[in-house]
Amino acid sequence: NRQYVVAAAQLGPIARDESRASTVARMVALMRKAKSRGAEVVVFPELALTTFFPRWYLEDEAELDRFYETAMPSDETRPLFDAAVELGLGFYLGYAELVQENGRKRRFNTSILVDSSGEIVGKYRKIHLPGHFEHEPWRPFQHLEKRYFEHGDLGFPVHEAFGGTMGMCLCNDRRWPETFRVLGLRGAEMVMLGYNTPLHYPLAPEHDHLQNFHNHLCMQAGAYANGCWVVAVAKAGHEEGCDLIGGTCIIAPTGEIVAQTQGFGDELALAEVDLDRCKEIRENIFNFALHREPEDYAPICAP
Ligand code: CDT
Repeated sequence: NRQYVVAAAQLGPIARDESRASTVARMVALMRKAKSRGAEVVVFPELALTTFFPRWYLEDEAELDRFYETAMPSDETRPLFDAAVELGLGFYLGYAELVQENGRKRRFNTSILVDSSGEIVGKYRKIHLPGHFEHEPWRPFQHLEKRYFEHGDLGFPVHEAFGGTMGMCLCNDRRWPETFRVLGLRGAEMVMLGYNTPLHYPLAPEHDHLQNFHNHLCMQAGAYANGCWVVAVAKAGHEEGCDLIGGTCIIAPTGEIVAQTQGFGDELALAEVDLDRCKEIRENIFNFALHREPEDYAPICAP
C-alpha cells in the first residue's frame, strides 16, 4: 500500500525528572489517537524519551548515562512496540543510544523505524552534530551534542518499509541539503525526522525571530529538490527553562506543507501520503538521470 495516513506526533516538554514510563505513556496515547484517525505510520521527535539533556554540562557520568537507552526495546520502551503490533502501526523513534564496544562506551543520537509487527527495520545515527564540546558558561544553556554523541557511523541508509523507500535523519541534518540529496539519490520517497530546536540561538541572537522560517525553509527545499515527502516532528514548548520551537509538519514532494501542528504540547498533525506523488517531481524538474550534472559538483564531495 503506497497511499496511507501518516501522523506527525509532536511532544510537548519533557521534564528532567519525568520517568520513561510517563513519557512512553504519553507516546502510546498519541499512537492510539493516531490510529483512531486512520494513521498507519507515526513519527516521534528526536530524543523523544527524555528531556533535551545536551542543554546541561553533566560531570557525573552516571547521571549522563541515565538519559541513554542500552537496549531497544527495553522493559520501559516495550509498550511502544506492543502498541505498534496491537494497533497495526509503524513508527519512527529518536533516542539516545549507548552501546558497549571493545570495552568502551559509544554514544549516538539515534533513530529507528519499527514496522507494524514490532520489528526494527531501520536504524540511523545522527551525522551533523551541532553545538560544542566544552562547557561554555557564558551561554544561557549549553548545546553539548558534540560532547555527548559520536558522529553517526551508518551513513544515510534507506529502508524498504511502509510501501516504499524510507529515509531518516535527525534535527540539524535537515539544514544540510546534502542530507536530502544523498537520501534522494538512494530513492527515498519519504524522509522522517525529529528535532529539538531552541528558539534562542546564543551565537546569533539576531536570528532568533527566523527560527521557524529556517525550520520550514530547509525542509520544504529538501522535499522539493528531491521529490520526497518529509515528516518533521518537534519536541516543542518551554522545557526546563528553554523554549523549543514547534512547527511539526508534513511536506509534500512539491514542497507544500500539507499538515501542521498549532501548539507546543503533545499534538498530532495528520496527512494522507501518496508515495506515487514523488514522480510529479522526480520524473520532471528533478529527473536526476536526465538533468543532474555531477561532474560539475566536485567541491561538494571534497573534504
Ligand atoms: N538538536 C539539534 O540538532 N538542534 C539544532 C540546534 C542548532 S543550534 C545549536 C538544530 O539544528 O535545530
